[in-house]
This record gives sequence, structure tokens and C-alpha cells, in this order.
Amino acid sequence: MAAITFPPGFLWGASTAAYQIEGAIHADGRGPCVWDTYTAAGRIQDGSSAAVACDHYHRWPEDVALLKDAGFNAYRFSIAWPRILPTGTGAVNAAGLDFYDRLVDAVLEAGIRPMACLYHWDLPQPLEDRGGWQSREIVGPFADYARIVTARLADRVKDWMMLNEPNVVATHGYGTGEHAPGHQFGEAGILKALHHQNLAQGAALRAIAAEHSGLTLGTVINLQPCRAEDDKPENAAAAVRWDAVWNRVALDGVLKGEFPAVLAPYAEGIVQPGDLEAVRYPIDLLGINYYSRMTMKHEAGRLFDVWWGDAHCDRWTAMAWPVQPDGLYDLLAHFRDDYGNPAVFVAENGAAYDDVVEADGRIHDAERVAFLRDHVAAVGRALADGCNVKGYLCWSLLDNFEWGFGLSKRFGIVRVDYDTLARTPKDSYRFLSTVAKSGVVEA
Ligand code: IFM
Repeated sequence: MAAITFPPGFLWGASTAAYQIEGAIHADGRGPCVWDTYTAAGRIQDGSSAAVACDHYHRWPEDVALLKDAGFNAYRFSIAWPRILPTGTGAVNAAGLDFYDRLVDAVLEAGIRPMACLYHWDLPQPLEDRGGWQSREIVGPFADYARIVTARLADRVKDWMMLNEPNVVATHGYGTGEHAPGHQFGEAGILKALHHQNLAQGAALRAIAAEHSGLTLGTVINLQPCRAEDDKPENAAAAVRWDAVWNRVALDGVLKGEFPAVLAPYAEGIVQPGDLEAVRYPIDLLGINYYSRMTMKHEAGRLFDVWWGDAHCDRWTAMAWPVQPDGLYDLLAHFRDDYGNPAVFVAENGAAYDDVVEADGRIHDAERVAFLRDHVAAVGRALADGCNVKGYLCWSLLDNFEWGFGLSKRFGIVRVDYDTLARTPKDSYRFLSTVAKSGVVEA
């Protein structure tokens, strides 16, 4: 084994999302969101809901203590729009702001850098009823929400991420219907949702920057290097098309003010004059969520005529996602070589496995440990090769509500018993804690 040493000040931590951990969906004036509606319609595979989830809304002191005991120096969490503005616009719910105020103080008290994400998928239902991400009207409300939250918290929270994974919101929420709000609007629906998130993000970034200085402003995108399953030209073209949908609308939108030309046939009337200037913004920090590469092939009749190809991989997670740590190295090198080496951090990386609780109550999640070790090592190699990576935050601190899969998929480095809500750190928690405390990974 070779040791890889990380620089002092490197960020180590975990990410979470409000809807996946907080529960308390009716508490203290919170309004309904699209995931409440989707769940009530019976769309969650295991029939579970996020009504309680990890009950983080009440148990957050315990969760902050877990972060502190791990030796983490960064924590990314999301703010629930429907807690702040129960109908998406208009009257502010003071209790919602108070909750995050207390959380932020505790995170700071623990010596941890709070990194807030404004939108991790819990769109207020009244805004969806007005068209949601299909409508350009959402841009103003999102910028207003950003203004309200930062007015309260930006004196203490210095890192602000606008969106989390706009590509997933667009494809799953408005293309395939696998996520809330559950629409199957085809290619144009996906591109509209992506472009309107880009516009809303641009407006929110400008709104925040107009009122605050000294903040680190950014966003988080789920980036997956796309390749074709073989050398066939139609499969190569499919991989290029999917790369444009999955990675480049969001990425090249904010970083370059570009919309991929290859998608023009699907995007008639969506991008209007002046839009790309409004979308582009010189962010300070880009959050990269990395889980695997994507291997694609041409298949007529699918969205964008693209479908999954053979990933040629022999390691898989319980999500049936291939384990490909080299893809993370390649992605970071791509930013160094093709995007001018901007400051980035790994905002999510992790894996679901079918954990076993031993008789003594311990969880020896060796596969997750190996997954994390291999990906942290890939980040270390990228750093050594000159990539501008500022941190590594795993997904996730806790087992949580994994969207359409409900409570059945466990990504946490801490197990949550959904009957008792007891938290039990897994071996992966101890592994990442050792890495965070020492700044060294044995790879
Ligand atoms: O749970 C999700 C998270 O909300 C966004 N990124 C991927 C994770 C695992 O699917």
C-alpha cells in the first residue's frame, strides 16, 4: 500500500439533503413540496415516505456531534425551500429560518465549515402547480428565496451552492417520471427544466452577490463522464448526445454561457435571446457529485435515442451502478485540462450497499470502505497531478430517504434504524474519520 497525503486545509466531510433526512414534514409551518405529493400518490418503490426519515429536524444536535467526532471540517446540507416559504413565494415562515439558524450555529460551534445548498429537489408544490421547472416564471421566486435565506444566514455561512444536480431534476422529474413531480414530458421537457434551472441559478447568484461580499458562490452538478459501449459510430454519437444532456447543459451553461449545439433539434424556442449571458456566472467553487461513468449506446425510441450500454465493469453497488474510481480522476483532470482548472470539490461520492448488522450491533461495510478508499485515492492522485480540488465530502452522513427507492437503499456512513432512529457509525465512518484526522489515505 502506498500512502497519499492531502494538503493542510483540505476539506473533509459529508453531505446531506433536507428532504432526505429532516422528516417533520408538517412541523412549524412547513408547506408541501412535490416529493410529498409524489409520495402520497404511491410512487415510492418500498411504500415508505420521508415523513419521519432520520428525524434530523429534531435530532440535529446528535448529527452535528457525529460530524464533529469524525473530525470533519466541512458539512454540506440543504435548506428546505418549503420551510422558508411554505407556498414558494410571499410570506416567510420565521420558524423555518430559525431552524437553520440554530443548525448553523451548532455546526460552527463544532469547528465545521457549513456549506449550504439552496435547492436539493424539494420544490414547493404551489410553484409546481404554476408549471414548476417547465416555466420561466420560476426564476424570480428562486432568486427571492435565495435573497431571503442569505439575508439571514450569510453572516455565518460563507459557502453557498445554488442547485444540486439539475440534470437529475430535469431527466427524472420531467423526462422519465421516476422522481417528483413525475412527468414524462420527453426531450423538450427535460431541456426546459434544465435551462430554467440554469436561469434561476444565474438570477440567484446575481441576487446574492448584489447584497453580500466575501462569499464563496457556486453550484453542484452530478457529472458523469460519458463513453460509448463500443466503436460503432451510432453509439459514439449517442454518447456525445447524452454527455450534452447530462453534463454539458448545466456545466457549460454556468461556466461558459453555452448551450450544446448537438441538442438544438430538441430545444426549439427554449433558449431565448440574452438567456445564455444570464446563465453564465463566474462562480468561485464548483461542487462535483461523482458516482460512476456512464456507458451509452444508440437505441431508437428512447429519450434522445440513447440507452444504457454495457459498462464492462465487474464491481457494482446495490444501486446497480458500476464502481469506477478512475472516472473521478478523469473528471478532475478534464477540469484541469479543458476548463482552466477552476476550484472544485467533491460534493458527493458514496455508495449504497446491503449492510448487515452483526450480532454485536456493528456494521462492517467493507465494500463501502473499499469504495471510499478508491475514490479518495483517485482525488489524491488528481491533486498530485495538479488538479485544483479543495475537498472531499462523502454521500452521505446518514442512511436516508433515497427518493423513488424510499428507505430501502442505504448510502450512510452512519446507519439509521428507522424503527428507533438510533444512529450507529459503520466501519466506513471510522475509515473516513481516520483519513480526515490524519490527512492520509493508504491506497
Ligand atoms: O441521494 C442522492 C442525492 O440526493 C443526490 N445525489 C445522488 C444521491 C444518491 O442517489
